[in-house]
Amino acid sequence: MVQWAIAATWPFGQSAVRVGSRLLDQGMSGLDAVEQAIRAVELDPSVDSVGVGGVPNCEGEVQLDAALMRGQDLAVGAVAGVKGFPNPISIARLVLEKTPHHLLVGEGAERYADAYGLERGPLLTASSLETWRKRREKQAQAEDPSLGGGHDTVGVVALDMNGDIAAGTSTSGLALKLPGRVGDSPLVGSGFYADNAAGAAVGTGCGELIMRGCLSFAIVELMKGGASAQQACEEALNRLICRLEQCLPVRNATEDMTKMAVLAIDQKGNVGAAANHGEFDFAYQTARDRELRIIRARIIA
Ligand code: SD4
Repeated sequence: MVQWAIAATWPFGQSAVRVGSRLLDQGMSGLDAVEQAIRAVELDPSVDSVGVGGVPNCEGEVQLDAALMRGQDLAVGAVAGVKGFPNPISIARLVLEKTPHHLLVGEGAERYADAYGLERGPLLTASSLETWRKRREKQAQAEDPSLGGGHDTVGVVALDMNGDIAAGTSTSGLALKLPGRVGDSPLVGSGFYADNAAGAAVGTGCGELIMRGCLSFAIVELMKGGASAQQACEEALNRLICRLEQCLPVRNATEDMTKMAVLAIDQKGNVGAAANHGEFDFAYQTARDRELRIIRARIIA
């Protein structure tokens, strides 16, 4: 029997790891654990970048992206631009299991969720509306013409007792994004990737940059070539930074629109993480060491 392990992006990933650990310990699959772990974060209104209470787009509507990947057969389920459903990760699960497709967007995804009776619910909270109003005002006064501030993704990677690996993501994307904007999180290979043959990876940060390097796929490919999860995260992120640096200042990022971070797990449950800024912490727990740890990622400077 394999010793399970699970990790999730950001300190708010603690609740995800807590839920996922319990399920993995009961022998549930990595895919179930990742879905349930992400649902916990989506339903928490205090997490202001995922699910209920997520950041609205420029029109004041919350549009969510989410995805799941199963490492046994590389099956993917993803949704983008979904409104009115607190748990887009469960729509992604339906896409993975019940459709011949991998990615449904907007109304199509919502209609599919309705057909399976998934629960609808409000996503805007008093606090997310207030933050949105302030951002809009600042933007209108051109004090801060940029979009993007205050975005994050819950990304979860897990190894179960059978040695199966899974990855998942969920986010409201960039604050004040254009309606219909899709980030890296629901794009296979960019925001997430999982392959039993090596491990899994997820990304968080500016999706427009992460997707240019197909970062999650790059990390898993490096692990396939023999790199550890840590080496793979550092190498893949560094390669992208070196390439982008020729045209963009992405080293030692201080702006939200240039920040990137990655998290990976290998077939033994070892994790790795790297970021181009000093703020990325992740949550991690294993069957071996039952303590839930918050770990600071290595900075690629
Ligand atoms: C996106 N990658 O939509 C997401 C946002 C995020 O930390 O993770 N920010 O681009």
